[in-house]
Amino acid sequence: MQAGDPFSKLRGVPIGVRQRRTQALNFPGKRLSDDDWHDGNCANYILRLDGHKKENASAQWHTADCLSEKLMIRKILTGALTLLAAGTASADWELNMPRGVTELSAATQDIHMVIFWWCVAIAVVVFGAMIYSIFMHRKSKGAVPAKFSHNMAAEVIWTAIPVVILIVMAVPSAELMIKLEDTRDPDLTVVVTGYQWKWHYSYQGEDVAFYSTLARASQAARRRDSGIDPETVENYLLDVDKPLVVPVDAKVRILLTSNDVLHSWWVSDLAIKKDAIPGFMNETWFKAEVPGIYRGQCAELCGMDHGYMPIVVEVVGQEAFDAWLLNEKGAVTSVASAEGDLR
Ligand SMILES: [Cu+2]
Repeated sequence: MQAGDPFSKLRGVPIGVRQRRTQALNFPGKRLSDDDWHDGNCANYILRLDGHKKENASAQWHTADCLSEKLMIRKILTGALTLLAAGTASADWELNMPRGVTELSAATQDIHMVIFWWCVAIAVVVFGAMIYSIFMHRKSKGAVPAKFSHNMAAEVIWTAIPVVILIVMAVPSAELMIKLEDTRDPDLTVVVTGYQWKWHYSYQGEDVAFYSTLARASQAARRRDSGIDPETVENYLLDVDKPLVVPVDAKVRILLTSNDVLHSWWVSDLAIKKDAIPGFMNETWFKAEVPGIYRGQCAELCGMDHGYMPIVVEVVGQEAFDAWLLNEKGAVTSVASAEGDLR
């Protein structure tokens, strides 16, 4: 670029601004080849425009929008390919929602499947009619379009049918949602508090409370340049130091809140995904019917380490739970008495 060149002012200016300013100067441009559409060639592009102005060429103006559009398409394609590769690489990749281990998680999955098949049937009918019409009544077959613009009967039908479908779907959904919200008469209540970036569990009336943070093995492996292959860590980013322990077949009420920002307590096997909101107490419940370990994650983007605050719920038999609770209380008492001894 020569000194005194009016385009030298455009150097280092963001593309959008350059585009506007260049357009404002109203230069005739030239349609450039694909290779010219690269980020670094913007200066060249503007220089070429300058040249064309001098030659008073009348090629078509091509905006920098084309550049961003092409880059965007390239990025989307690369992203989709990466996702596909990741999908095939993961062994336990599952498409459908899990059935879970509570009566209501099973009911939720049932209703999900019923509505899914409704949608499939609607899609088959609608797209079937559309594809059939496009194919059978195409111009090359000599189809002549009808001239009418209103049809009362058609309008009533295509309004009434969706209304009926929505009502048929809404009734069982509402029934299930009422059950999901019914937190009365719990056997156990736990206050769950979200923190950046861990969970705190407090067993009401039991004097047991603790934090649950990402397990050490995951913690170590997630560090940059840790040299640890995450593939070698069991339940990587899905394990905690201290899980929430609850008895099987007991109605556990969860009172959910947050200490800082929005979090969300999400354990799909228990059919729970509820927001933890600072200054607000949300309620939910579950009754796990199968003992086991159920994993979940924070489902509300809550900051830098949002991906590092998993949830682990351990469902055990009543006796094991009682023993665990007694042990936890003992730990609390021994810590308290140790503190007392130190005073
Ligand atoms: Cu969170």
